[in-house]
Amino acid sequence: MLGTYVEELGALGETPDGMYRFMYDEAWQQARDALLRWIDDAGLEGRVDAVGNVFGRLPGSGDGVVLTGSHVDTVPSGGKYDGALGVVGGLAALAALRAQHGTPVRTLEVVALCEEESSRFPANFFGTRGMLGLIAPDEPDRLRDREGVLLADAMRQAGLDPAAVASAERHDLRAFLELHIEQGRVLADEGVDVGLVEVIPGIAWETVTVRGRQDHAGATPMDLRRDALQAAAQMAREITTAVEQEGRPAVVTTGRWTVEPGQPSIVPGLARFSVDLRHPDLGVRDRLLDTVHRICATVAERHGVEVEIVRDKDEEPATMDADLLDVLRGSAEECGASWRRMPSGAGHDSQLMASRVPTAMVFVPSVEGRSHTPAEYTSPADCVRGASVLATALHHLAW
Ligand code: HGY
Ligand code: MN
Ligand code: MN
Ligand code: MN
Repeated sequence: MLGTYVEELGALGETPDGMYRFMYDEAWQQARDALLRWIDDAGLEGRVDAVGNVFGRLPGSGDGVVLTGSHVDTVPSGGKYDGALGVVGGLAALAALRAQHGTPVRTLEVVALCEEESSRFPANFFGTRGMLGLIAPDEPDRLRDREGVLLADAMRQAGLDPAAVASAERHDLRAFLELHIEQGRVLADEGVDVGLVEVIPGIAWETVTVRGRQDHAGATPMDLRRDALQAAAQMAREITTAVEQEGRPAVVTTGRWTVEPGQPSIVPGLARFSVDLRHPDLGVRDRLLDTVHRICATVAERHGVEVEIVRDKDEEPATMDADLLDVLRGSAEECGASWRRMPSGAGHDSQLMASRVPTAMVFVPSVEGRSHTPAEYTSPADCVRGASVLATALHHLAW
């Protein structure tokens, strides 16, 4: 069943260039509808909340909810396992627990979080923020995607009421477990079955906009130019060198570029690039951000261009709950899975959920550590093993 779910979910938004399933788009709506069918087939109670999180509920006799799940959206040109495995693995776990043990004491729920990747709207962790009451009332009427579509309009188009966002907030969550692919190569290289995540890095996104002078590519001598792209490229190079010199686990990526007007015969007047900077220590992350800002100012001065930096995302690092990690360790051993404690390189909803609810993550190997690419792959055996460890832990927590 798990493999079928992975493949069928992976067909929704699949293109020759990988997965494109973004919050509230057509593929996302098809995924929502498929998940509600599968939730019903599993004998669970299906529900969609005000921001589009899809829940499958196995009601318990006592109070409090143990939640598992992950995000249903993907990055552009993404893989079939990032987020999706935590959703369908949680669904398979609850279906198996219901079949084997009937009614739990604590209610169990699996959630397909509506958004985590910020692929369409800059709405980072929108599903988790909905559950924690962290969505500002004006966000649906303020955020737009790169086509200019207003978040509120996209919500309405998906059958949601942007004015009802506050009703997604929950106060009954007692624990959150997220099954996820590692997206790195530690488990694969060491031949370890599962990873018990101890810390998730702090992530900062910034947009650096460089304004030079648009000129003729033929008639403007090199020494008279104020080429925005050359200055931006120098900034990106020096930023990357600085983070390389900081050493692991610091990472920086300048993955999204805009150059205007983008005509071969024109010296670019504007260049814009993204900075994704991560470190598990908030102080180090912020010290490196200061370095980024200093480099941009120095290079701008040298090239006679203007630079503007905007913060787009600011996620703090999070330490996972020690007691839940111990439950996951015991569950791995019960399942005969080898395990190791490890940090996450990727960001996850769990890093925000951990600010309010005891939270822990369990990783399964990514073949060759590849992720955020159509090459992303985790073997069926590893998927099933991860779901079994998750189910065993949920059994301990809910019965
Ligand atoms: O970027 C990340 O680490 C996550 O996939 N959003
Ligand atoms: Mn991702
Ligand atoms: Mn993910
Ligand atoms: Mn996540």
